[in-house]
Amino acid sequence: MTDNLEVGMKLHAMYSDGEFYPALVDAISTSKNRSKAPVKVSFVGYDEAPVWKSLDNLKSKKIPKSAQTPEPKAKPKAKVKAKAAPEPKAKAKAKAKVKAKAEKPKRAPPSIKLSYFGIEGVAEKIRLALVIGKVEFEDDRVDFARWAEMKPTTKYGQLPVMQIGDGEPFAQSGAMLRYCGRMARLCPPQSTLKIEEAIGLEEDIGRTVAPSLYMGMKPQQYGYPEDMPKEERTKIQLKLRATIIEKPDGPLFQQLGWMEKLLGEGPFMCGKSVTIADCQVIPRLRHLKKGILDGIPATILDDFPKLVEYYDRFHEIPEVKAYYEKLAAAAAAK
Ligand SMILES: N[C@@H](CCC(=O)N[C@@H](CS)C(=O)NCC(=O)O)C(=O)O
Repeated sequence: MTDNLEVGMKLHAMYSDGEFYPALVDAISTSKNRSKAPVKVSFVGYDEAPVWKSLDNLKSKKIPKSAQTPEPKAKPKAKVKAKAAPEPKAKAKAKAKVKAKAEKPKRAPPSIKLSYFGIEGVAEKIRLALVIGKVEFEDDRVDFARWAEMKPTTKYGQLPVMQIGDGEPFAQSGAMLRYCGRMARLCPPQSTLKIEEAIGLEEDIGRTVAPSLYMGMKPQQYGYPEDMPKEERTKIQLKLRATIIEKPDGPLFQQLGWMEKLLGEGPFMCGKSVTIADCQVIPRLRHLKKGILDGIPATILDDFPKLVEYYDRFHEIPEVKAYYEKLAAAAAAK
């Protein structure tokens, strides 16, 4: 079955997430010990060590179809079962089970429930990845009354949480983005470094903006009294924001410039295709552009025309457009 394969040839191999990605054949073994997984591959663009794969974990025109999608091994099993349970009823039942197994369509993907507040916040990137990838999910928006009950049940007292099927709930939006991004095919391995660089830069912007944001919500985290009057908090927030948007050296101004440079000719953050980097960057730009942060004008992006074009281009993606139109319609109907 491995006769047509050669070291160095390109094929697609199944990664640990169950998806197939481009890979190169590193070695082919004829040893009996390796008969179950005779082909060693390395994933293109990944730094991980090569792995041994069985033929049904590989896709290539050079591999016979029968090896890629093995016949269900149900028949021999049925014989064994029938011998062990000779009563006609049990036999029929066993046969029916085998038939069902053989005819069973591909397993449906597990359900995804993403719980977060009714804001974009740190979950929007995950929603966007799922929306663009046309991956069905439950967009569970938690109001503050429900949050009061739910908070003590969460791992870190925070949202978002994600539940896959009826498994344990997971936290941390970055982990969810990468997981969902793989499902949505928005993580091309050859772009891993560029994707992570863009995500890192977006996180830097987040750290630049956060102190003024949290000063308004949790002044005690910055050494001020918890009951600090709103006007005093606002004064500090405005001062902080004036510093970060200063031209040309304010950190937010600088970072937006770097983001524009990283985008280059685009059209998306990592080139021709949309990736999770776009899903991470766009909500940040949306947040800044909304003009909801006192002291950060809605025109903040005007100095970065390529970022604005990119922003508009992203919102023209049919799935994204439909998603925001649907949300706007739902908000208008309230
Ligand atoms: N590192 C976490 C941060 C999550 C986080 O900060 N969640 C905030 C909302 S953005 C939260 O749940 N706040 C409510 C609370 O602390 O009670 C992630 O990225 O998921």
